[in-house]
Amino acid sequence: MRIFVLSGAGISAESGLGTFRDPDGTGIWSRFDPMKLATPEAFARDPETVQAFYNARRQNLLAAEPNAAHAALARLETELERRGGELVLVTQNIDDLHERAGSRRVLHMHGELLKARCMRCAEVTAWTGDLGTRDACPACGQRGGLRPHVVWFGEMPFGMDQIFAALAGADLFVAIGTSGSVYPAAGFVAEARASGIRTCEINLDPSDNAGLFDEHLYGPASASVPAWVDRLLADPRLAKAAPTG
Ligand code: BJW
Repeated sequence: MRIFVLSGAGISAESGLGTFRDPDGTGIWSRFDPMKLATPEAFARDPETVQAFYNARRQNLLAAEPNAAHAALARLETELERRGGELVLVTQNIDDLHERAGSRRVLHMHGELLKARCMRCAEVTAWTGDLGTRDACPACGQRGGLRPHVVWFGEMPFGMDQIFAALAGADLFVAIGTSGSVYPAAGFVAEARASGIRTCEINLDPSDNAGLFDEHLYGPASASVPAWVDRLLADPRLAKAAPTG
């Protein structure tokens, strides 16, 4: 069985990383204007403010730990592979909590906060400290060209060809902790449905496109994702181990 999981900010909420849109008005985009912080135009206009916003979030991330939902997906990857299946994990999150929980193959379609990209030479470098507007690129040595390696509004997300190919070959599409309001990720469920793939939503509450899912599991990800993984792995259709050697 090939399972395509799309994760969003909700899976990292219980690790203490904020979500973007929350009904109670506590989401990151309720407190900060995305047009002033998450567009290439905003960065060109006021790089100090944008860097400060991402520096603060990078420090928060370094203090955070993965939760039971991240751990359950890492377990699912291992177990599926052992039984001859495959997990494709695409995340909209820029945090590294899936990797820290043990997931080995993660596609970060909106980039990674712990990396910087040079706008002069395009090199991507691991970056855990604060990023400054005059820092030099470790690859080309030029100053003033480093930006967070994240995808802002109006920019093309990473890995789209790979994502659509994986989606077309999946048996099950599962969206976890995403509001379904940012495209192209919000369109994956419609794409999956059009290909006749079964769809499941795991979220705190119904997302914007809840009507497109065949199955809904509502509750905090740290409880509902491990429960879903347990149920899936107990399914007799998954029980057969792949032949070895
Ligand atoms: C829990 C939980 C718990 C809570 N357990 N669940 C009209 C106008 C302008 C633009 C557009 C338009 N229509 C479409 C667009 C394009 C635009 C877009 O979609 N805009 C919409 C807002 C309308 N998209 C883009 O620009 C994208 N690029 C693109 O389309 O390229 C093609 C193109 C390029 C050039 C020209 C033309 C076309 C790029 C999108 C980039 C998004 N970037 C961000 C910031 C990344 C860096 C950063 O982190 O700062 O990505 S925005 C932000 O939203 C972030 C997220 O990845 C993304 C999605 O958010 P997510 O993950 O869904 O989080 P939330 O907060 O929305 O939802 C959390 C959910 O969890 C909620 O449902 C909670 O209930 C739930 N939850 N606690 C389980 N404990």
